[in-house]
Formats: sequence, C-alpha cells, structure tokens
Amino acid sequence: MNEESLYSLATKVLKTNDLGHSTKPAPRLYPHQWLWDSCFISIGLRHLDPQRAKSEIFSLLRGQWSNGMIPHEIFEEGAAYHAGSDRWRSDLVPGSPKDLHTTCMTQPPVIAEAVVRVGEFLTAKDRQAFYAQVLPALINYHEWLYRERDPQHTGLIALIHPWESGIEDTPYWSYLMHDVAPLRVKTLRIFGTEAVLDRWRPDLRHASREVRPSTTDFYTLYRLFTRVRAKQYAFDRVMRVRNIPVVQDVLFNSLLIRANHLLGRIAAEIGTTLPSALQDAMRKTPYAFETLYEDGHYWSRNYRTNELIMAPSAAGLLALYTGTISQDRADVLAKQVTSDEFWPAYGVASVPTSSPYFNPRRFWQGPVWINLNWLIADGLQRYGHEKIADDLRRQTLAMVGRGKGMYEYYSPLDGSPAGTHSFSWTAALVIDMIESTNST
Ligand code: 9WN
Repeated sequence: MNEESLYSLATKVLKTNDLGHSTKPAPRLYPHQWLWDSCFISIGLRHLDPQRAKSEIFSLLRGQWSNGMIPHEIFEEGAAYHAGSDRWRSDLVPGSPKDLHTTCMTQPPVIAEAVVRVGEFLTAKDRQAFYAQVLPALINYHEWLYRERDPQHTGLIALIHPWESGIEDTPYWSYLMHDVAPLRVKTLRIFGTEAVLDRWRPDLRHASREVRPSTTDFYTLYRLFTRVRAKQYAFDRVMRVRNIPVVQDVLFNSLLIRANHLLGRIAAEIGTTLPSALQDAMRKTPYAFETLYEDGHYWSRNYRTNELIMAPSAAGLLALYTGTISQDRADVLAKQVTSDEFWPAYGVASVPTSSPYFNPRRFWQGPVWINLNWLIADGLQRYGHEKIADDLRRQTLAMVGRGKGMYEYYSPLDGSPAGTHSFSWTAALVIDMIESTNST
C-alpha cells in the first residue's frame, strides 16, 4: 500500500471510530474512551483537524475525579465491553464525576505530551488559551499521582493493577500475577485445562484466542480488579492486602518524567509556575528512576518487596523517552533496540525473542505495538540516534502498509497483523509518522 493510501485508510479509521466528542480505540473490542489511547489519537488528529484534537483532550478531562485522578476509561452508555461500568461502580466511590461512569484507576500519563503536540498546531493565541484551560487539570493529576501513589516520597509512582500500566500482559506483570491467580485458575493450570474457561470470555468474539491474553492472565486480571475494588481503589487500603501486586512500573515512570518536563514547559509558555511542592516531588523522579537500572537495563520494581523484577520487555527501553538518563545509558539502550532480540525482523518486539514469555502474536508478549515504537523513536531522536529512529518509523509504516488495515499489533518475526482491526492509535500514529518522515 503506498503512503497516500495508507494515510487515507488511517484517516478513515479515525472517522469510523469517532464518537463525536472522543474516539474509541476500536469498533467493537474497545467501545469506550481510554486515557492513553486518546492521547495518541490526538497526536494523529492534530494533522487532520487541530480543533478536534483539542476536543479529544477536553473529553478526557470530563472524567477527572475531584481528587485529580484522570481515569483510564470513560464509559459510553450502552456499549458492551468485558469489564464494563457495572463492574466498576465508580458512582459508589466518593470523588467520581456525577454524570459519567469511569474506571477508578489511571493509565500512563501521556496527556502532557498530547497537549504540547496539539499545541504545536495552534496559533500562539489559541495555544496559550488551550494551555491555560488544561493546565490546572494536569497539575491536579500530577499532584494526585505523587500524593496517592508515592506516599513514602520515593520519587516513583506505584501502580495497583496491571491495567494501569497499559501493557498488562508484559512479563513482569505476568510474573507477579502467576502467584496471585484465583484458586480455580491455579487448579486448571495444574491440569493444563484452562481452556474450559474460554467460553466465558466475551473478548474472544472479536479476536482469536491465540493473540489475546492467556486465560490464566485474564482471570487473574479480573480477580485482582475485584480485590482492588473491595478496597475502594485506595492505595493505603490496597497496600494492606498482600495478594495484590503493587509495582513501580518502568514504562509508567518513564512517561511521567517526560510529562513532568512538559508540564513545566506548558506553565512557562503561559507565564506561570508549577506549585513548589509539586516541583519538589517532580525533581526527585529522574534520580529515583536510576535506581531501576541494573545489568544494562531498566526494570520495574516490586513495591512490596523492593526487588527489581528482572523479566525483560520493551518497557525498559522506554527509559530512552525520559530524556533524563545519561547519554551512555541511552547508547546502551539504543544498541538493545537494534539487537536481534528486540528487532528480529521487525522492531521493536514488546518482549525480546530470548524471553521464555516471548510469543510473537500474543497481546503484549512479543508483538510490535505502534505506540511503543512512536515513543521509542521519539526518545532515540532526543539522544542523537536519528538514523535508528528514522529506520524504525519507516519500517513501521511499511509493516502496517503490508497488513492492509490498522491492526492492534504485529509479529516482530514476519510483520503479520494480529489483534483487533481498525485500531485507532495505530491509525493516528501512522499519520504522525508519515508526516514526520516526510519532514526529515
Ligand atoms: C484494558 C484500549 C486498551 C489499551 C491498553 C490495552 C487494552 C484494555 C483491555 O486496550 O487494555 O484497559 O480490555 O484489554 O492493553 O493498553 O489502552 O486500546
């Protein structure tokens, strides 16, 4: 598929998934609004219609809780989804919005990046007005992250459910999930008969079993969710329950470091400063982040035991995106990006091929994801690895073009598409990558 057709297909997918005020990630499997999806979507939409890109962000802010949390999903009335609003019951939790149903936890903080990227496509006057409108909400969100998720002032944010990481089936989460699986899952696992649970999996109507999360992981995600809900999603109460993993997630904190930096930029452009307590908290994060480094890689940390979870995945490569790690360490990571393990035929594999968890077409366990490629390319470029960044973007576009649809993810071995089709962030970031490769 040539670039022009790819661009117009991507545009069509975004139109099809447009809900008016926001964009759903995919037509059927994901019918609501998701936090980091909408951020990536707005980065694509800015090329088509900057005002619509702005509204994608305003739409996210509708869901903000009075304590500052921006939830990971805002539910659309009546749309069927495997973990819908009736499971969450945000209406029973103090501080949730009155007129909307949302989830009660968050997702990676890409919103400051989205705001800045959309701002680049506005006139100076419009940009400043936009920044002034969204900055208080962004400050509240970052304050909530530090207040609620870093009560010990470690400098790193801890997550209470794999869904908050956005990459829930990545090996370090799967590793922790293994031990806390519900009893019936553990029993079925012993006999190798987990497949009997498949018929209760509504997601399998939209994508095949082989490419979706394993049944074991899936039911553990649900069970963990029930445990967190029983504690009203409150960090201090969750911490009292031993069988809920709590993780200082490397991807989340990488994105936070960059978001903090961009928050400062947004404030400076409109001639204001961030609250000093927030600045103090933010300053610590890049230093604390370095404690995640060992043996040439950045890892997530088990917050309960203080141990690094040394199960490799592309999440550790996101350290490149922070902009705060040293050039030496960035060079080490850039080498890993181009290694056969992370770039066997198509880069970047979400899990290296040498990992026992590697599965080229299974959800977050090996496939190439377009949002991770976008973030990694952005980081590589900041560290002077423009050539690798450019190769990665061009190869990503060629791979998506060959798949003839905007798929959720792709095999790093042969580039074949997997997951659901008409996936919005693939479409949006394809548009952005076409624009950026054409401007270099
Ligand atoms: C749960 C929407 C979301 C993405 C996540 C991805 C997947 C949801 C699910 O889909 O998660 O949040 O139903 O599996 O893991 O990154 O935001 O595209």
